[in-house]
Amino acid sequence: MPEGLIVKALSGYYYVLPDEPVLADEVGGFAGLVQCRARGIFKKRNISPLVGDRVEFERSENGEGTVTEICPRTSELIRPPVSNVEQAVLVFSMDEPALNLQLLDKFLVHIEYSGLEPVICFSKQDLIRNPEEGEKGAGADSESVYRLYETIGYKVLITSAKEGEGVEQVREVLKDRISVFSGQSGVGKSTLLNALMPHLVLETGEISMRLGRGRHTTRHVELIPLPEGGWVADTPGFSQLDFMEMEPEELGSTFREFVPLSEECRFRGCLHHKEPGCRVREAVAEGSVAATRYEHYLLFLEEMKDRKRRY
Ligand SMILES: Nc1nc2c(ncn2[C@@H]2O[C@H](COP(=O)(O)OP(=O)(O)OP(=O)(O)O)[C@@H](O)[C@H]2O)c(=O)[nH]1
Ligand SMILES: [Mg+2]
Ligand SMILES: [Zn+2]
Repeated sequence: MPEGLIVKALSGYYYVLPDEPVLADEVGGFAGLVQCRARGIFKKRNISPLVGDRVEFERSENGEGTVTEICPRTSELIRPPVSNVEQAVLVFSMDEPALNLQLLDKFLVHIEYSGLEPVICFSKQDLIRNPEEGEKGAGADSESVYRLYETIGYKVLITSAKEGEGVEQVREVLKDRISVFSGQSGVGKSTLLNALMPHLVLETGEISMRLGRGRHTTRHVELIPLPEGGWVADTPGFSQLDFMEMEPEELGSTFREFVPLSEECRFRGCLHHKEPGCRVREAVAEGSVAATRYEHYLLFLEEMKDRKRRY
């Protein structure tokens, strides 16, 4: 059975890049990709193929195909839906849409929980350098934001696709790895990928000034081969994330800087909320853990407990 990689999913079709190239005239206008449906059994088992899946497929008479088998995944994200990636580049714009650190921390929780390596990319730097071009010129404290996340241990990239800033650093981070670009609509994910690869023409869109957010220009997940080696997935933006499969006890382990501290909490399984002898709370009081991070931790904890109460 031929094998391949799902590089795109769109309207119920999966586009498979076969390991053994197929002749162009066999596959219609899809430049070497085989347009496949998923075998019915997947639906019954409540499994859907994901972009990033290594699959076995069958060719049918009409040149299309059927995905018959999905190889075991090394990682799996539901939002954005992509499998087998190693790192997630979280793109957050300094403005337009306004920088939202609570959302960034939420994305980080999800990525840490999935076991992927997060990389934070603060985009649209030109808007804070030339504040008159931005809606409000997000601010002088941007440096302290970068330092906060670097101190926690994250790789932080500072970019402006418009001025070509940081593009080489992004290239370096993506080289030879399988990555996904993730972030709200309008933050500039597709624009940054276009800047990396001049031959690429991903569709990009204006953000709505009135709503202060993007218009969901990218509508499907697509894996793009990098000229230097590796793959990167562009994805549609989103800003709603819930904590469906996570337990409140697990939240602390997704806040990287809490992990070594929690070993010194008086109680095992300390939720760092109201327990006495909590080392995390002490660190917040001392200022060695950022107040914003702890605030977001408590908000997420509350959100998770709320969900448990409702279901
Ligand atoms: N000033 C400035 N604008 C940028 C920059 N990068 C992207 N933009 C603009 O931001 C808008 C949105 O860019 P996209 O690349 O479509 O954003 P996206 O993250 O792919 O959005 P979705 O596909 O909807 O998730 C476009 O109007 C871009 O021209 C930048 O570095 N500086
Ligand atoms: Mg896009
Ligand atoms: Zn604690």
